[in-house]
Amino acid sequence: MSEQLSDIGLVGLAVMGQNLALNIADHGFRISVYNRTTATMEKFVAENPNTPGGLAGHASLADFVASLKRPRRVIILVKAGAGTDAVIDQLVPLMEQGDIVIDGGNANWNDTIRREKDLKAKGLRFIGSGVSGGEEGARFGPALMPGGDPAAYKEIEAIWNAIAAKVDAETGKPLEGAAPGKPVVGGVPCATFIGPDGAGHYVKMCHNGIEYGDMQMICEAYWMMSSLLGMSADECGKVFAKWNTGVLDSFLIEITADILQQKDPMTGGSIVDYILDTAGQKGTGKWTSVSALDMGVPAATIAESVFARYLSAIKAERVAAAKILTGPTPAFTGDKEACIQAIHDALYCSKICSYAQGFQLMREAQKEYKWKLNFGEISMIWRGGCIIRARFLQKIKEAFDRNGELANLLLDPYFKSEIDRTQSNWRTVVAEASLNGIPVPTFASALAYYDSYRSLRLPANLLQGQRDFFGAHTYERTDQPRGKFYHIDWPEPGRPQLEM
Ligand code: 2AM
Repeated sequence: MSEQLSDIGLVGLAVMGQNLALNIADHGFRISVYNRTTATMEKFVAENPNTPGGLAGHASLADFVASLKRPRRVIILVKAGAGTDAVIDQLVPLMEQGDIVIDGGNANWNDTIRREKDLKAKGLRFIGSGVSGGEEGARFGPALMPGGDPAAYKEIEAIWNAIAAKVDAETGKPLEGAAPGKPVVGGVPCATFIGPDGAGHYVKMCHNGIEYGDMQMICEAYWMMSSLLGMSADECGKVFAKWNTGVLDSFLIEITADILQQKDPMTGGSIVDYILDTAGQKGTGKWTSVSALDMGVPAATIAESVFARYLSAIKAERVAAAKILTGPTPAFTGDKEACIQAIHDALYCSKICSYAQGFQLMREAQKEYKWKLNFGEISMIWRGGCIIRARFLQKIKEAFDRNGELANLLLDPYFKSEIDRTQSNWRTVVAEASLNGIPVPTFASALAYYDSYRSLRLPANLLQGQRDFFGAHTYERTDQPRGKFYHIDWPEPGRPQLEM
């Protein structure tokens, strides 16, 4: 066969798959592509005849596999779950010992752990790689979080480094300006090997959980400006655009400014005023929260952001309840500019807490799953390409550079001083929101997290008393060493207290 062999192959040509394939080809790698529905593949290849590396379309999976250099490297980018398993099942008989399957979908890390084990037993190598940055990221530079067999990653590292987003080595700022056929040159790639089996997909999931938190917090800032200060969407958008030049500088703040200032093509009003207030989700925020609950990690703010979506989704119930349940009518009398600054600070402090929780979760997961995660590198690769990319991530990276064993971001001197500087505004916003009946679930949850985390004592003494009372669950004592457990024979409920 005289056909030129490809460097890598990709199965699944929905938008993410097409964009990732074009990104790979733009970097001079020849890529074979396959899609279950052949017409999609044919159209894609016909529309992109002149990529630097070249696209080779195949209608049969066997031809596709045969078109690859050894060890064969196949990226799967199909519907996560059953779709991925179906493709793996079809690929396995066509591949040889040492070949590499790479799942670039939003897989649950437990599936990735299972698939890696199954494929290893068959002599194949598996990489579960988080790919973040949506369609645009896939096309011009995503953040890549590969996990699995480290030796297998070496075989794709050059491609992963080439296609990843790049940031400036000094400032950590994303290098932008990539165009079809013209990738960004230089910079530090937002790709690093995360750890064995499901580590990459786990970290990608935590990225998404943090993203849920960021999005909800931004919504609460908007809602305070809108509900308490009576600001129009357009006005709020301008405030976000200004915030994007300071410590909150990030992709999500930038797009928020744009969204809020976008006109509705149908009415000419602000489009957000016409978008129905019910949030959807695909589940990664829920997975993050479930994992936190399973491992006993207080990632309350991230979980709160998932619940906030659920609450928004029961719109019909809310409409009915709004007619029955009462609360204060928002009324504002103070200094508007000062209030806007306070909302900014509430968002900033809440964000620090939410990231602290996300990193605590990853710390716990590495114990549970016997990974060794490098939090400095994780924050480094999140500086570009992904949805949570932000100036802030550079500060997190610096925090882990200062102390790789940092137990909680809140304890880093920089973040501590930032919270010291701004927390009084945060408290004011949560208090004002509460007094005015405006829901700010993540701002309030983050503040409760902060105040709980810094509390020498919490009322769990009473809680243990309750548990010992009804269930003889025992308690430890403040005046005795840890690990010694006590129980007293409590009186019957309502009876006089025990005589001493
Ligand atoms: P399709 O174009 O044939 O539907 C997103 O759904 C992508 O995943 C599409 O490329 C889709 O192929 C592919 N896909 C979904 N389920 C699949 C399956 N069970 N087997 C193969 N490809 C699948």
